[in-house]
Amino acid sequence: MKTFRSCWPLGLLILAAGCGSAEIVIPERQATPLDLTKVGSVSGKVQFAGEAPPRQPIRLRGYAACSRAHEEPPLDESVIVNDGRLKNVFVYVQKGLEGRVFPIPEDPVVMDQKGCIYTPHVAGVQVYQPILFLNSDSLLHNVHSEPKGTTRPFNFAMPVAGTERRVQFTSEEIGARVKCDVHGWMSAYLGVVDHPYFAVSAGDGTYRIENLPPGEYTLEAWHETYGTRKGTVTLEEKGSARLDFEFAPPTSP
Ligand SMILES: [Cu+2]
Repeated sequence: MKTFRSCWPLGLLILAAGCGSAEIVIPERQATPLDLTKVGSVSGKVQFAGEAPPRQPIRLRGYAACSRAHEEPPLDESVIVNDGRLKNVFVYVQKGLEGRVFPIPEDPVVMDQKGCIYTPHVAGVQVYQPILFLNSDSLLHNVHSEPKGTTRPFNFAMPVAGTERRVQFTSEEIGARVKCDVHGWMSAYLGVVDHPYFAVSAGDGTYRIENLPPGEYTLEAWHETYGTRKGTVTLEEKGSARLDFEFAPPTSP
């Protein structure tokens, strides 16, 4: 069992109620052997059919320290479409891995708060894998999760630049929202699964999942605004399977 302690810089200890209490525990597991000579990949693109809604500038008025970090007002990130491809879709293997156990990475997934924006906006992480929140801004943020599953919610303040804090999810959850209560526009989403076979679509809508053992799989694609899509794929030994997804704006009644 590996543990990490999350602590704030000296001098902030008095403010940091609970410092040291947020202990990260990574259970040790007997992982199912993976034959690396047989694994393959699934890749594809996430298409967006129809007219993409225009991205609106985020109103930072009244938050000078936030707006100073941007030459132009940052754009809302809830729907990002480039040339008919949708960014920030969490794609993961939903079915087909039953009975397999996977090691839990000790390296954290990093989520920065910079210019009062979460970077990245959508991230994938394994159950129990550490998630490292950073504050690169010289102002107060708090990090407030809204898990729908059995993971205990977290809500902590990060008052100055350079603070960091590790958290973890103890159960799977697709699209767990994290927000800042100080800056209402700040939100990020986490896809939490109990295996390493996930990806987030890039700016060109592509995704790629590697080192997957051969088998028949159901993949799900999740987007914060447009919900989910599913697809099935058969992966041969050392194969390269393709699976595309398509989202569209809801049709009006
Ligand atoms: Cu904030």
